[in-house]
Order: sequence, then C-alpha cells, then structure tokens
Amino acid sequence: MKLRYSPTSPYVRKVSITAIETGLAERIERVSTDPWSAETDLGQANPIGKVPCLITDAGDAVYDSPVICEYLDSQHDGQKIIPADPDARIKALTLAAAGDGMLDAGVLLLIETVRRPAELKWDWWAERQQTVVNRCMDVADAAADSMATTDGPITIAEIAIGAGLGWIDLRFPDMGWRNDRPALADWFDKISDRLSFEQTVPVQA
Ligand SMILES: N[C@@H](CCC(=O)N[C@@H](CS)C(=O)NCC(=O)O)C(=O)O
Repeated sequence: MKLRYSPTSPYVRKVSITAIETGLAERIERVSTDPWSAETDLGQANPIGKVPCLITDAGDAVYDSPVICEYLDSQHDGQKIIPADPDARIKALTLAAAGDGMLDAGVLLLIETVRRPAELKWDWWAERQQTVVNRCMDVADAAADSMATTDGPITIAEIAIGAGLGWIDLRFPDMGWRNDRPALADWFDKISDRLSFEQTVPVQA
C-alpha cells in the first residue's frame, strides 16, 4: 500500500495512528505530497485533491481519512478500531465525527484567521467555526472518562479526538481549550503517552 501524505496533516495522523494500532504500518510506503502545489497529480487519485489518500496493493485509491481507517481495519485480524457491536460502533463513529468536525472547523478557522488576506477576513465566519470547535471539544470532554488512554483497546473515536486536539495545539497554541475542560486535558495528556501517538507527533513545517 502507498499513503499520499503531508507531514502535519491531522487527517494523515489519524491514518498513521490507525496503521500503527492495527500492525499495518510496515506494509505502507509513505509518499510525500503537497496537496496545495499547482503541479501535484494528487487529483488523479483523489478527486477531492486532499491528503490522506491510500493506494491499495490492487492499485485502488481510498479516501478520505474515515474511509482509509475503515479500510485498514478490514486488513488485519487483531483488535478492531471500529467495534463490531452495533451500539458500540455507532457510539465510536459518532464521537469520531465530533473529532473530525473539530478538525474541519479548525482548518476553516485557520484559513479565515491566518491565511486569508486581511481585507477579505469575515469575523462572523471565524466565530462560527470557533463555536463548532468548542462544541466538539465539549462533547469530547463529556466522554473523556470513558475513553481509552495509554493501554488497552483503542477505537476510531480516541484516534480522531486525539489527532484533532494535537493539531489544535500545533496551530492554535493559545486557544486555551484546557481551561474549562480538565477531564479532556487529563485524557489528552494520557493518550499522548501512547506509543502510536508519540510516534506520530506533528512537527511544525
Ligand atoms: N475530509 C478529509 C479532509 C482532508 C484534508 O482536509 N486534508 C488537507 C490537509 S490537512 C488537504 O489536503 N487540503 C488541501 C485542500 O484543501 O486543497 C479527510 O478526512 O481525509
């Protein structure tokens, strides 16, 4: 398998953590890709033009990160990151959606507040994205006591929430999300010590 990736993408990190947790990391060749480059051929594999994009051994493209994680989970016989039990599965996938939603809104917030030219900035839009980030964090905070930490089985929920918070810390170090969410802060400290998280810490490019 080949993984089209960029180094600080939190969506890529979800896939990298999943690959480690499922024992598949060694089977994946990583291909550095700049999705923002005018010259990139990424769009031929992923019409959405984003990383991560996985190319299977059969040559099929799989995107985006929730689908890649599900694909990887189907390729091993160990502990599944997406539970089989229907109730547990929906619970994990819904919490993972809150993690992805935190990221999607965080990316829009970054573009609006940092990347967009000053004269084109739209405060209403930025505030809306910040509200979404906050709400998703509140949901994660409420679930924190029931989430896996350093050891034991992990699900897609912990992977998405953990990758999301790690990226927020990288891009918005002054957001102060820990202040009102001690349970989530404590959980994030613990999950950050997990090997798959330690091995995939994003580094500022
Ligand atoms: N929903 C996608 C989001 C992926 C995404 O937004 N990737 C960013 C990098 S962090 C990207 O490739 N952006 C390029 C673009 O928006 O054109 C997923 O879960 O994989």
